[in-house]
Amino acid sequence: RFEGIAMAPPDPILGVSEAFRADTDEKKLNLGVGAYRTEELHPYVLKVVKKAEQLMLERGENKEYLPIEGLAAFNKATAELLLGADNPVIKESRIATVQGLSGTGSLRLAAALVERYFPGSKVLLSSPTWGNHKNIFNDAGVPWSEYRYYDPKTVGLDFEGMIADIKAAPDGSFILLHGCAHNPTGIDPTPEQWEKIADVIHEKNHIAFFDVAYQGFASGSLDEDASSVRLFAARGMELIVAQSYSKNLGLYAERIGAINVVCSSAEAASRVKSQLKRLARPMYSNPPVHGARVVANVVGDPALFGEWKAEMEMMAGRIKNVRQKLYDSLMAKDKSGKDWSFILKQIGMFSFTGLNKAQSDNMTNKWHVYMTKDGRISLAGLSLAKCEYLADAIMDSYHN
Ligand code: PLP
Ligand code: TYF
Repeated sequence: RFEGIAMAPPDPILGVSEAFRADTDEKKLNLGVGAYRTEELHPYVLKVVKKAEQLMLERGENKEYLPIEGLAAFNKATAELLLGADNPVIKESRIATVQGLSGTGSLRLAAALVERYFPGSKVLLSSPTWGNHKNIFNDAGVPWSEYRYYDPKTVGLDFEGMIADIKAAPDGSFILLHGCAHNPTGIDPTPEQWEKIADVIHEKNHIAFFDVAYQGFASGSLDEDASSVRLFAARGMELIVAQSYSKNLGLYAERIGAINVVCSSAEAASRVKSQLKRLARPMYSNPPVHGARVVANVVGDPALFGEWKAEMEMMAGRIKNVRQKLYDSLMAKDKSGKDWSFILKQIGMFSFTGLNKAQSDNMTNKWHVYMTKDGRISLAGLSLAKCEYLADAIMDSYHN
């Protein structure tokens, strides 16, 4: 009976890493997956994570099951990191926070909540968005459509299109927004534009659904990167916010994140939390403890918290340096007069190069540069030393 099952296509992002591993050329460069690398292009475990793990070992903590909602100290810390500890939403207990299986699992749990309690409601995704968003809502049985976001002409935000599409969506839709460092474009709304987005969502009775996968990693500041979410919360709006510690604490494989539902009352928050637990129980019963303890220890210890912030600034800074060097190399090589400054304006781990599928294929087939077919490159996988080589590959692919 399993004979009838067809081969699934490779994942468009993780499939790139598989192809990279199979390439034996020593010039090869993996700019596919968004994972931080050192200047030597090695994976990086944060020093502060190692210190927290050492503390945990010394305490001899046990491996008992966590409650369905996860580690209490983690849930408290993660909501406070998101909104600020003195936020009225927290003071008034208007937030339901449940530990999730990183960003992806948290999004999936929220999608299940939407499917169960808002049947037929649509989620609007930016065009383009992180590829897995569509899979998550498809599998959860939540209908989705897209709002305009990226404007290829300006390699910037199509703000008019975005607002028009959010206005045109049926009242009470869920609007998925990237809290900061939009993946894949690296293009974020300005603070003034965020205000207008909040206005329209409010007018239309929509619910903002934030995906926060890069808090602290985009600007280097946890507070600055949460300003979009905090702006909505300050208006008293109901919200869903998925969080991930994959990038900002480098805890990719620990699968640690959270789902937060900001409600209008403490009573509603406690009811929502009970339903999130009910949805989680038959899916995975309870979440893993290790990453939750790391986060709780780092955030709960002022010295470790300070060290974390310094390491985040270091990582964000390395990516900014690579961005600058790539821009300089492209401008020095390109005699066509093309303006590459959009690369400097983009935020976070990625750059959306504007290379089309054929050009991306040339990058890989001729230059051994692995990237997604939408023209996205992960600058976190690039070193200063490889910028010249990458610029040569882009010149060849772009102009031929
Ligand atoms: N959301 C966005 C926009 C992402 O870019 C990512 C990871 O790349 C995630 C969510 C989820 O990552 P994870 O499941 O590792 O937390
Ligand atoms: O690079 C990206 O956009 C992500 C990376 O379980 C990723 O897709 C990889 C594995 C995973 C979640 C995210």
